[in-house]
Amino acid sequence: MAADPPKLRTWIAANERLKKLKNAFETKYGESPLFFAYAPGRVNLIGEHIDYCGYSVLPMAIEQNILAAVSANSSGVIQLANTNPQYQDFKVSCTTEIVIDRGNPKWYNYFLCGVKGIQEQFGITSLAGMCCFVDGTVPPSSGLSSSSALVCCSGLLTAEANKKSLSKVALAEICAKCERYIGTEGGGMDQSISFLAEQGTAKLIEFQPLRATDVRLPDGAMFVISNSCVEMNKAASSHYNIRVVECRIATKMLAQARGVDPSGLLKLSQVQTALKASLEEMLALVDEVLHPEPYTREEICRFLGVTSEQFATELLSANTQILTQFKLHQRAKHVYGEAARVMRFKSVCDSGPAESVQLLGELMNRSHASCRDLYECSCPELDQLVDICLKSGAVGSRLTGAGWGGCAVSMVPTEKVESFLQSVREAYYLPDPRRAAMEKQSLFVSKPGGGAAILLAD
Ligand code: ADP
Ligand code: NG1
Repeated sequence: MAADPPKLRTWIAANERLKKLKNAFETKYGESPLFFAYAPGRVNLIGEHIDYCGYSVLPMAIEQNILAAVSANSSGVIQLANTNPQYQDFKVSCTTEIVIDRGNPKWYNYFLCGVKGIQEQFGITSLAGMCCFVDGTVPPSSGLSSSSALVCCSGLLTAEANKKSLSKVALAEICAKCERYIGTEGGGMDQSISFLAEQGTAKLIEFQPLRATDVRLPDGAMFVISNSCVEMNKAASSHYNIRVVECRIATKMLAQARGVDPSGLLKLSQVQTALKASLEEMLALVDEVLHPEPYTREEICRFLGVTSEQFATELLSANTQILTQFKLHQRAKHVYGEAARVMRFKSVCDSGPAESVQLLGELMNRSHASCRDLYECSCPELDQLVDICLKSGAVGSRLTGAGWGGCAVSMVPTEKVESFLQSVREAYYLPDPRRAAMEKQSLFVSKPGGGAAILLAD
């Protein structure tokens, strides 16, 4: 990480949140924290559900983050506390193997993912004991990556407590991998932007190798986040992994249909590479090879020449074993189409034509339609919210993150932001007392924020 981290005393003096967390830490543990670590959430501007297919995405970090105060010791115990009483205290020995209960999305399991990731990376047999106090401002289960912010914060602070140094890229890759211990087969976008973000710029995140390139957003428009107030916890449901699995199967079917050995392929981008085809050609191939009616297990096994057991062990995740039907045509169409929209978005930002804002808005709208109709990862409340955002003056609006609830991101001409906020408030939040109570933290303008960091004691 950064060779020259910001000094703690200066930060604490200037920051009420740090001051409060330091006090809470001292009251709880009877000592001062040695350092703080934080990792931001993110908003994805375009490129949904394609990171796990190998395609580039275009997020920016948000100001909301997970912050932790930490001290290290030789007790052989990791102790966790949280400023939110919903997340209970937790204590675990770190001299034996860290065990993560897959599919049990208790908050400390996300924390342990980060600890385990660092432990495995360095083969640490005797981890430092730690006292940690966590404070989060990313709305949970809302598509703004609160879980990854927590995993990244934990990975970062575990490395620091154990005096291990890693590049941001390495930290992002470790945290993307270890968050999968929770059971969600995520693609790596969230952890990458949490570490690689820089103030003032969105990033194009490319995978294999992981790379982040600045994307200059056009002047004249702002991005506004609005939460549908429908929570969707990925690890507690199978929606997300079902999509991952459908994309894996589509990969194998497309490869098989074109005479490419499907055995080593799991991502839709890999078939494209193997066929040396353009995204447009891949879209045509999907229409040619896959039918829109859902596939049964039997049909897939017959097509791929695999047994039902091989299908279950090689392609399905633990929480998708009971699936009987798979929509392959629609999912693959979304992925190749969305991958093309990301590249177009980036090139509009790079070339900056006069009508940039309009063009980017259209891409966002097409992205939402594809998520809703082909990928089926929206929900009625999100569709209603996106609709309200467009009627309130946004040039583009779409769900962001995994979906099935959570937030929309809208692109709004700067001069319309105030009237936009008022109109969305009146149409979506105020008519419903539950939403009205959440409005302050649910509707806000977001500018590209910086990445994860350690704040060291002077
Ligand atoms: P997201 O889209 O925000 O990543 P997930 O459903 O994947 O949503 O993860 C949300 C989970 O992350 C929460 O249920 C909780 O376990 C954990 N989490 C989020 N914010 C915090 C926090 N401030 N403190 C502790 N755990 C948190
Ligand atoms: P959320 O649920 O918004 O944090 C998830 C995945 C991403 C990506 C998006 C959809 C994890 C940790 N995150 O994000 O990798 O696939 O959905 O684009 O699984």
